[in-house]
Amino acid sequence: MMLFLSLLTLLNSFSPQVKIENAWVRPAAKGMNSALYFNINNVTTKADALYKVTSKVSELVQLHATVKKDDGTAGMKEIKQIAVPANSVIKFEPGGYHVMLINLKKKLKVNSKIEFIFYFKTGGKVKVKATVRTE
Ligand SMILES: [Cu+2]
Repeated sequence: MMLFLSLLTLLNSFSPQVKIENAWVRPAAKGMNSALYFNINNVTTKADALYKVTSKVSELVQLHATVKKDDGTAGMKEIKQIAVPANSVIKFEPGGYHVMLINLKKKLKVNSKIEFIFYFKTGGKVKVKATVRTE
């Protein structure tokens, strides 16, 4: 009973956190690149910003935006952070924002789970498990 009560106290001390929903990664071979997609759901009343994502799955993990180049084709560039206003959903999806996984250390097999840590300016660290799938 004491344990149960202290657990409740512990849970109540956490304020609502920014949620990462529907996280998925494209399958790819070892040594190749891939991308992580998800929705950031800021259910809190505070503005936040995602500034870093880490993982052991690849040599580099970067926040990318898709941009239109002068010749009309699509390219991408690294971004320092992305704002997540209070009570908003920001989508990372094909053709838009994505987390680039550069030089994979292992093959990403369909249905396997990959762990990431998301870093938010206000909300701190959020652990995320993404599923490998094609779309
Ligand atoms: Cu990219």
